[in-house]
Amino acid sequence: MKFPFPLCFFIFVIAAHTCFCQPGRNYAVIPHGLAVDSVIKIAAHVRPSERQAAWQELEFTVFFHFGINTFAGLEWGKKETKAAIFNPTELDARQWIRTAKEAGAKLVILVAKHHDGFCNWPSKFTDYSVKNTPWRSGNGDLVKEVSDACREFGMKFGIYVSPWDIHSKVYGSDEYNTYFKNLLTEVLTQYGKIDEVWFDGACGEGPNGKKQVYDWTGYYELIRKLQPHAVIAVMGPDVRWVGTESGYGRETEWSVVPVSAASVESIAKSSQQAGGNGVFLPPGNMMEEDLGSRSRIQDAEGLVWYPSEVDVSIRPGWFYHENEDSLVKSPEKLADIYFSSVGRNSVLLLNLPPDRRGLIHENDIKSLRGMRAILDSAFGNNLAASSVIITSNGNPKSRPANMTDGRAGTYYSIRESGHTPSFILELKKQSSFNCILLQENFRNGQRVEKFSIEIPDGKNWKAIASGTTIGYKRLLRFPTVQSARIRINILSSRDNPEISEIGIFYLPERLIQVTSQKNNDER
Ligand code: FUL
Ligand code: CA
Repeated sequence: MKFPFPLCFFIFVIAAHTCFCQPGRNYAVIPHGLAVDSVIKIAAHVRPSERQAAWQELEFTVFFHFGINTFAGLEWGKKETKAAIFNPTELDARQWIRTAKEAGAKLVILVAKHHDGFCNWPSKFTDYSVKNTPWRSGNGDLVKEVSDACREFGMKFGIYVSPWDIHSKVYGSDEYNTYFKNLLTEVLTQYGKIDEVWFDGACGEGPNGKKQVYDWTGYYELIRKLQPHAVIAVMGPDVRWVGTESGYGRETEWSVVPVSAASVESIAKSSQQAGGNGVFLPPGNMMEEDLGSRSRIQDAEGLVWYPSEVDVSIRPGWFYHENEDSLVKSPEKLADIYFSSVGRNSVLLLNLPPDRRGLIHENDIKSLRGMRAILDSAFGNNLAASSVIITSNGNPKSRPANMTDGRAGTYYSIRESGHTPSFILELKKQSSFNCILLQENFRNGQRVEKFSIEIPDGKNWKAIASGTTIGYKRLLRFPTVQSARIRINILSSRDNPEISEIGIFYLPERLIQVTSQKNNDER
């Protein structure tokens, strides 16, 4: 919606007030004609909702694709596939969760129903489920077994329920939306707390030859009502798909992106209802390289906090196939994916498809253990932790040591004109290093647009690395250097940068040589 100028000023005051004064507001209305600098300032103060912030801090999450496809040897099921082929012989959900936990994941997402329509729990609303299989003599409930194991191991639990349904006879009609909401209600009410609901946007034709019109808003409202803490991901209002299944996020990843006025209106409307904050229909194309730069947001009608999730499978397929046992990603590749997803302001969602026994295969476990060992040793010795920090202009209320205390919640806030401070870190001694970690106090917004890293070079400083966005977390690798001093320059920021963590690490050379790819679908 566009507004004439005098009204526009008023609306700006209201929007700025709303945005700056109400913590947790994850959207902003941008009045038409507002000066670019004001738009940028508003963008700097759009913050994640509590559920989005808690999700971002998980960093690493795991997917389990398991179901009738595991036994049919398919990626997308066929409607004639009989339920009876589902028969894992040694299924142990505790092994799945133990594996995910040992790898460092904090949440798992179980595929409860994939596109084939087969329900991994004994639904009252269809016969196409575990109850008509030999597994546990038809008395099994996979959603229960996995959610129970999550509670036991202290792991968060999420579900994937595919709206597309190849099997349902009512798919393609209004009745299907009722059926789908009945299924959703079962999984959202029978298994305790759910922290993420993952929707894919795939949509086909039903037996009547009609494409299904999904009642997205109805699905979202149901989730908000039944599981208000859950983020709704991908085809949902809280988390967006990074745009590739390669495991590699963007070098420049903004969590604040432009949306239409209509989207902002629907968020504002639903925010006034109990438990309903932040429901909007995800904007169409969120796959471009540049989603949130100044030029992308300067004419925006609205802005939302809409962070990126990177999903990738440890194997070529999403479901287990025996002939892919030798194609499990190596520990180095998985570590490279971690650097290029978590280290690029995204949450990593790594798929581990259990095999026909109902176990995570030995080869997958071996790679995961290797990855964990690499990451533990990579981040085991933070050279910045014992450093002295000299700031270019400190705010006395906020301590520079907050940037090296290992806690993301404490930060250093710089009051400096132009918002372009520098920090010199004096290490205990001359050290080798090749990786830097930076984190912003993202709960207050994402601000840094450009930074550089330097070391002394005679009387001058020389740049050894540079980057654009930081956000929740940024990891930059560069050729090994030796120095006792490092200077970090924030070169451009949308408002006062608030830096919550700095880390300096020395990684084994083989981790530096892995060339991080950009967005491509190489697996
Ligand atoms: C896709 C689906 O079509 C795949 O089968 C898989 O579930 C993946 C995570 O999402 O869109
Ligand atoms: Ca800190």
